Amino acid sequence: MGAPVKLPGSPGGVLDWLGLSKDATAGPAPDTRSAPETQWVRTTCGYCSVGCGMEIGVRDGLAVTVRGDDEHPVNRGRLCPKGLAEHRTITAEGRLTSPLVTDSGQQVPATWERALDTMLGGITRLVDAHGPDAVAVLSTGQLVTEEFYALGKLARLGLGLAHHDGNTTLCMASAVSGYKATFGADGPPGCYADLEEADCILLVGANLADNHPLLVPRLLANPNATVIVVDPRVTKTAMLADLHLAVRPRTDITLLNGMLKVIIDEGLVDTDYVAAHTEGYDELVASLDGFSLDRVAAECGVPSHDVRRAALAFGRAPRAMAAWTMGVNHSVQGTQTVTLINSLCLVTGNVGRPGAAPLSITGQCNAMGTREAGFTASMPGYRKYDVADDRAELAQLWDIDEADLPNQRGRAYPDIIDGILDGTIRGLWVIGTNPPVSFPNRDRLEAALARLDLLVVQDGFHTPTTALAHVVLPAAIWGEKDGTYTNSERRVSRVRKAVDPPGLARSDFDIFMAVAEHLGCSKRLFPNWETPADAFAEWARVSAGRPCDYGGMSYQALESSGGVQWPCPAEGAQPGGTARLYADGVFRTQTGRARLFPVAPAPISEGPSAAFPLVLNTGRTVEHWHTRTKTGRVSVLEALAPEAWVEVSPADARRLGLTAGDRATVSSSRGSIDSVLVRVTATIREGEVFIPFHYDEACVNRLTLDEFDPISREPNYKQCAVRVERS
Ligand SMILES: Nc1nc2c(c(=O)[nH]1)N[C@H]1C(S)=C(S)[C@@H](COP(=O)(O)OP(=O)(O)OC[C@H]3O[C@@H](n4cnc5c(=O)[nH]c(N)nc54)[C@H](O)[C@@H]3O)O[C@H]1N2
Ligand SMILES: Nc1nc2c(c(=O)[nH]1)N[C@H]1C(S)=C(S)[C@@H](COP(=O)(O)OP(=O)(O)OC[C@H]3O[C@@H](n4cnc5c(=O)[nH]c(N)nc54)[C@H](O)[C@@H]3O)O[C@H]1N2
Ligand code: SF4
Ligand SMILES: [Mo]
Repeated sequence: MGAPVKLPGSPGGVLDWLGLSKDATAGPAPDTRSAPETQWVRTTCGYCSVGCGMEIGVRDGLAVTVRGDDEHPVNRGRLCPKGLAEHRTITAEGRLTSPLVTDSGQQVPATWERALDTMLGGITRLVDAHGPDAVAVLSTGQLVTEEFYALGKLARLGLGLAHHDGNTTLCMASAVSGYKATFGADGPPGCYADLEEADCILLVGANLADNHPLLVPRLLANPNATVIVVDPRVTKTAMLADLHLAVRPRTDITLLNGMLKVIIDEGLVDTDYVAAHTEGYDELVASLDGFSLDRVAAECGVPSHDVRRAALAFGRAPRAMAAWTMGVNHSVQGTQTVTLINSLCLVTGNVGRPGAAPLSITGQCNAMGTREAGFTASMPGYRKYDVADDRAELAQLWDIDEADLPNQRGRAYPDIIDGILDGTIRGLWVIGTNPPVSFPNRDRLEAALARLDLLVVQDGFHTPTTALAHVVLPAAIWGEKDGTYTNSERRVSRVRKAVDPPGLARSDFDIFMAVAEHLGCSKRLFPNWETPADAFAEWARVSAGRPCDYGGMSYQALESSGGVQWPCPAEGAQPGGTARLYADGVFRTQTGRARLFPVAPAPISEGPSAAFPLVLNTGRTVEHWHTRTKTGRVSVLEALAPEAWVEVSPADARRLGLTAGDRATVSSSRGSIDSVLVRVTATIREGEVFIPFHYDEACVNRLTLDEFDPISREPNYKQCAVRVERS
């Protein structure tokens, strides 16, 4: 791309335009950095998976400000608007300060003793009467890894529950399944430095400028790269690209097949790499027969010369990377699309070299941690439930009988919801997620939650989910607890406590330890554990020799370096860990070769109809975090984006008689939302509309389709059919 653009009204250029600054006190506010009594606590941002290094300024026991960590290898001092206001979440209104139990239909404050009695009494009764299927745990990507590691053991071995999954299935599950299919194991192969070193960067369904803002400076640091953005909307990220392919919804597979065909026809395949390191090439080539440029252009709705240009740029680049996020994963074909992105990189020999890799950009601050250490889709350390060696090794490390390990994963999130609806699951422990706002088809989800005999919710704030709970457990949040997060480039960083949690709130770690104590399984599962550091020490041992090897990491090493990338074995590790996976071209499949898969596109199951003629796309904006339990309470962010809106193309607006600023009702066959602010904008194509999913008050998940990828079980959040009318 060309020299960094200066956008109108932003004297500092793109970074100012994107609101990326260095500290929370910039501008007219007094510079508290010089106030002698301010203590600075080095930590990692608790919002997105970029994993920015920052410091919390503490005075008189209060978190009063934050600033970017100039030394940090990820963000080099800058923070985005959410990071810059993060200290404000700690003292925001709406924090939970006491356990609550339901007494004659009313939630009332209770002691921890009483809350744990009610919770564990309830769980034990359900499991005794109906077996380990009767209660499920739904967790998150926003705890520290030490907590995930503890929770997995507690849920599967302590409580003995069959089903434990989390909101990461709504998010990264398709990337995980796609990596496993192609490479034989999970783990993002590339790293952020690749953004600076690549000659061509393909971004598929990833709006970095809003959602991973501090990756944009990394991209802008590489003005010679050709940046290609594939997104149906003209996002801020698309505005930064050399080439924007505004594909029709969910036509990515067709586009990628078309690009692969051009690459093959033009002789741009790295035949040596393909011969030495892959399998399935002939089947892949055969599957591309029908994908002529004309067909691809017609189906994707983009000019054929742009498809060709993208393919040539990627195919000819000495170093090319392909990164993606939810425009890919949020689809019933998510896993398959991920394998095709991997194939594009493999066929062109772009794996394991600087600037040359596939890279899933993760969502939550520690979605990676639960993939590594959680006990959900796999056992800790990516050990498989059905592999004898994995079982034997884990049992030995934990000093337990191998027969005590479960022999299969539990239900995935949407299948837990189905289990509640059919009466199999009667109790649910929800930790750090807010399903009524975030799960597709809210009516059906709420019907499920209403059926539960026992709903326990553990959160830092009052939320739409805590409002439904029989037992509420108040949790400490970011800034109030210790541990580690892993970011999108496998970088493990320290998260540190700056202040005490309010009232009776406790860290999730302490809550899990208290539950274990109450159950009487502490000695068996958590021998001599007192703090997260004890969990980390055990986890470093348990992960040794695994793909996510922490063997050579210590809290001290993480603190001094701004993070270490796994694998980092105890012996022979590079300082800072391993920047890229698969540099040797040896993969974790049976044959050691990566697998290429043919993929056929499937039509959207709920295409536009007479009653619902528009395709609804959903996603995010930079100011807000998910269901707004945090950012909705930070006035500087809330003021920037106080309510939901619907983006409508000028042509549709004309046809519907809508003008900017009108209020609209948006309906699907599942539900409707009222009084949504209309934005008429040419950034969206005729026939499509976009609504952010952050707003409980105008919850777009009342409209979305509860249809899931058959392999990863991830929801198809990005396309369903709706109607828009003036309210
Ligand atoms: N500000 C902010 N940042 C966040 C978050 C947040 O809530 N707020 N959440 C974090 C989390 S958990 C996640 S998972 C990430 C998500 O990060 P992103 O994936 O960047 O976020 P989305 O806005 O959900 O979707 C990205 C883009 O996919 C596009 N898209 C829709 N349909 C298609 C399609 O068919 N094909 C293609 N190619 N693109 C399509 C949308 O138009 C949208 O611009 O963000 C993380 N960062
Ligand atoms: N339509 C549509 N729906 C979507 C998406 C979309 O693009 N479109 N995106 C999906 C994706 S990718 C994701 S990741 C999900 C996210 O969906 P959710 O997980 O429901 O969203 P959050 O608001 O992040 O919920 C996290 C909860 O944890 C609480 N919390 C924060 N810190 C802590 C802590 O330390 N301990 C505890 N116990 N609680 C804490 C917060 O207060 C909050 O209530 O939404 C999904 N839903
Ligand atoms: S880019 Fe992500 S990690 Fe960095 S400050 Fe913003 S929200 Fe935090
Ligand atoms: Mo996510």
